[in-house]
Amino acid sequence: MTQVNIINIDSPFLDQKPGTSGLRKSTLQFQEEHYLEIFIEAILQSFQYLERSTLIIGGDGRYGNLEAIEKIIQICVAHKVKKVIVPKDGLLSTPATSNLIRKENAIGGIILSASHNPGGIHGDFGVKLNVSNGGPAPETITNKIYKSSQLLTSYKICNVHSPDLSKYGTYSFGDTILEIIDGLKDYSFLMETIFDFDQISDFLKKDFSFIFDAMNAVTGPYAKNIFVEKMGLSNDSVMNGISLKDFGGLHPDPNLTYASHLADLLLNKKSYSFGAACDGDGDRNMILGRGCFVNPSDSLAIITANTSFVPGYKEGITGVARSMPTSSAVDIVARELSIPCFETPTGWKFFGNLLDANLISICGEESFGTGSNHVREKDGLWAVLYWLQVLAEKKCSVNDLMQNHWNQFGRNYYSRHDYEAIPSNIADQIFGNLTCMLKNLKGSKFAGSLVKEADNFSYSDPIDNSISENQGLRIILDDNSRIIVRLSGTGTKGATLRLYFEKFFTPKQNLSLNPQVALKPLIDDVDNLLNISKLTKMENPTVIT
Ligand code: VG1
Ligand code: CO
Repeated sequence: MTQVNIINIDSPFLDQKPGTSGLRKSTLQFQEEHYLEIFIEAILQSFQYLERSTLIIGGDGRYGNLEAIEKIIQICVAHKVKKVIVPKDGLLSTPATSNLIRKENAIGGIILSASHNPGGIHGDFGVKLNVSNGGPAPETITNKIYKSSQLLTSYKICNVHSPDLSKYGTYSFGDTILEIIDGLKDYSFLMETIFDFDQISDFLKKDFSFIFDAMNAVTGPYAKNIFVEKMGLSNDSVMNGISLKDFGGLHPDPNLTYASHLADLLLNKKSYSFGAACDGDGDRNMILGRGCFVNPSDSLAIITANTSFVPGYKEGITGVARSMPTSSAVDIVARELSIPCFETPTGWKFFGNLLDANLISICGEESFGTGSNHVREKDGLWAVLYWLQVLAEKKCSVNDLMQNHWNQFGRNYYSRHDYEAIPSNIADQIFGNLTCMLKNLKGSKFAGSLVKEADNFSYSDPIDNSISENQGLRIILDDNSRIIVRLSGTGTKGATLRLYFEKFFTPKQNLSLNPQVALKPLIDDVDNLLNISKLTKMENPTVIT
């Protein structure tokens, strides 16, 4: 018999609402007594019929991963969850979790990851909840979980001894069956149904040199399985390919700042034809060519424009969606293809209903996230394979693909400036000031143009009619240039202010400017308006994309 222990606690434990995607806090906070347990109890209480359901549990391998999985198994046993599926070594990327939930008809999945935030004892930890469609839990559910976590005075746990997670096996604890499975196989198989691995492998073995950087996080084993074992590329085509608890000191956020070692190989040393990196939990991607960086907004547009070259999408696509701050490059392609293009708030959860209703097939965010209806999460390796497939088919360089795209559709110069970990009161002051100014901005002059619209973005979901307000401040000019200001919902230190700049150039204009030069009038005027450098005491943003 498995004995259920009821642990009484003082509530509330969660001092803050879960952010853009789940609950993200310092590792130390997660180590506090009962902290993780309470959140898991609240999650399990939000589900009905656990005794008949399957739950997937995995994580990105960061510090605390295995210990958290063991605790969650114990809480699941106490709640009599019918079946718990855990990948070997507890390693499961976010897109692979999404796939497994769908394949196993699971009620949901718990992903232990703080995504692109650093790991280790002094880094961050997190819990993401995905629901039965495979996608992140919608706000209705996360709000409910948050409320119940505040009211909980106890949680249930069984003191069962978790088996060795490094070995496959099936175990039974009370009413719960625990399966330890291969976390790579189903995902690689899914990729094989979408892409032509032989064609990609032939292309990469000829004169197109390739490097993938797993940043010592979860995608290492997946990338080795796909590129080395299945495609037959050399072992060193995957760098930083071993999952480490502290990501070997790397900050697994694939951008030009935190993956500067990879950027240096491609942009300065020009050592490879193609380079790519993924984040901690494998849902983000950065694509680089020899001497060229692909802005994620352009990547989404290029992916959408080239579906006819990728086996999984040859039949055509129903529509596309992008998050509001993502550039309108994809809108132009959608217009050309006569398919709808939806604009949603930041966060993958807003794509779920559109994907489920088959209103869209492809979607993406400016924050290095692209994906499709194959799962309900953004998918880093999928994006890398997609690019490789298009290049293999067109037999061209990344740079050629981009130039040809801009020559056909024009170029949406785009940049995001992040001011990370600034004092919260300063971030609130900047954001508050702009909020107050919004109504007077309309009709005024900005960066040499007239302000056509200035508002706080609000979204009404076309499927469930839910309304999400306060999703970012927008200034739209009469030439359709846009400036967006948001506060991050995923940071754990102070506040992170994000500024987004976009300006469209037609194919007849200069398409080879540095984006910071093309966008300078917008960047300067925003700083004049909001006094950002002065208030933050920072001459430059922490990260420029
Ligand atoms: C950021 C990105 C957003 C993304 C979110 C989760 O959110 O801007 O586009 O969906 O991270 O990505 P924010 O609120 O910090 O801007 V991940 O890779 O953590 O699942
Ligand atoms: Co991520």
